[in-house]
Amino acid sequence: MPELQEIRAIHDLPFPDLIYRAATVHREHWNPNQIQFCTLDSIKTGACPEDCAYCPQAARFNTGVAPEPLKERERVLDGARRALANGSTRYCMGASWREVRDGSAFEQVLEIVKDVAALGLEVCVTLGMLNEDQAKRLKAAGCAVYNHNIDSSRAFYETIVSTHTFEQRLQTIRAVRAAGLEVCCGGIVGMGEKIEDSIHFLHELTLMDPPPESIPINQLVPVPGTPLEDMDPPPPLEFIRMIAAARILFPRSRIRLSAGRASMSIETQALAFLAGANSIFTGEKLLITPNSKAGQDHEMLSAMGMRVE
Ligand code: SAM
Ligand code: DTB
Repeated sequence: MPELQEIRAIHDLPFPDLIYRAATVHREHWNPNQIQFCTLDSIKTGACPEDCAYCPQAARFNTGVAPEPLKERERVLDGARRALANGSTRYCMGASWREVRDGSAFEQVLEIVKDVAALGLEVCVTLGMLNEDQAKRLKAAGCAVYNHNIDSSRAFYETIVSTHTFEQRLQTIRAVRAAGLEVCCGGIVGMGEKIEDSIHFLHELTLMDPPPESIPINQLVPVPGTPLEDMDPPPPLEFIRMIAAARILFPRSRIRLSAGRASMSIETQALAFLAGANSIFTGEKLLITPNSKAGQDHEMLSAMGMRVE
């Protein structure tokens, strides 16, 4: 297990050394010219009781997001079919719940999971906190992956969210793991954290055994009405350092260049791929905010001579 200083030393490498090392590790385990496409779908939107300072879906912030109840199965399946046709292999469904509660809404989600999996898509869901029994039921329905991010260091996390603890995040991740689901767990860059926090965030991920199979690195999308609305974007090279360090520390994990691409140059995205990112969210929307225009991601990859996995 790398110590904090070792992670810091990797993160702080001269940029050419950092990228070279990350690219070398990347090539040992993955085809560096292929990118996994994932599509997000918000299957239950807004009115969330939590207070995550970055989140457009928290009921307490005036973000103009209209709450919507759980989507009908057919509408979700339409979106999933479109995603499949557009080259996505993973479909990630999010519900703005604090936690999963047993009952009819969860039963409906299980049905949706079953049907999306039957289309041949790898299913990931993010539904808030859950227990091992619920995670097992998701797995039995055909879900492959559960997304639950730690988002930052323990100390910084607790300045961003007060309605649940970092420890509760870890508990849910343990339940997911115990149920035999793959873990998708990452974080956000650009919330005002210090480099030290980013190092602690990466260190927390190294303490998970096995490490998450997939690690989304999001750049904050500042949403008007949220407490983080006025945050400046992080320096692009700092964002790339996080991708590269994650690639070096987690050679076999998928590193996902996640939220924030809408405001990123093609060149920054190219650097992220060079640094070992091998997955993106494609589609016009993330959950709420704009992502990429139709065809744009195929064009970007083709301009780089890369392909969809
Ligand atoms: N309710 C679920 C939970 O508690 O995990 C889903 C929450 S959220 C949609 C999943 C992740 O998306 C967050 O942990 C955060 O990393 C990312 N995210 C949410 N809003 C974001 C924003 N405005 N900018 C960047 N990333 C964001
Ligand atoms: C993750 O790490 N990023 C995705 C997914 N997991 C659920 C969500 C990004 C959301 C960005 C802001 C929005 O559109 O809501």
